[in-house]
Amino acid sequence: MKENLTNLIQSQINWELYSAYSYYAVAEFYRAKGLSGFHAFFEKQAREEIEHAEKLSEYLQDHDIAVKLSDIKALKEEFVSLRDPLLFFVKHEKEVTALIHALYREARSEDDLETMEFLSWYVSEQGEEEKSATDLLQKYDLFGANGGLGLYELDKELAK
Ligand code: OFO
Repeated sequence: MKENLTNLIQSQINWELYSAYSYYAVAEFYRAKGLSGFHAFFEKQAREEIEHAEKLSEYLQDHDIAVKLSDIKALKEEFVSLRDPLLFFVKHEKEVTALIHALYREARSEDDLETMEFLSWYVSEQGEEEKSATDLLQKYDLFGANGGLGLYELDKELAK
């Protein structure tokens, strides 16, 4: 694997861990608001992001490349309304999709077929996650934004 691609994968590991750390912050924001379903949803999301990082690390190690871990920054966003973290979720997933696509393009330009195949899982995963983020924001706007029973039911649904 060429150096450019290796460096991008190393940086993607940090991004995945940053995603986990950010979703953990979102989960805690909702827990403080008494929304245990939203909390559970984002905690699960955080765990998935750690799995994404682990999968990338394993791929590097399988190719005899040592994983270099760097600092994970804390989330800077200040959430005020219940909607703010959901907007962040959509925005962040779109950002990660762009990074994964850049990674895939780099593998293609290096004619690294194995890495392209490996990364194709991330390409579809990002498609699913963007949809899940957009759907959640839409559901919140339709049913949860006015609080009351709508929000209660949405929180209950997310707890599942
Ligand atoms: Fe790592 O899956 Fe989205 O960000």
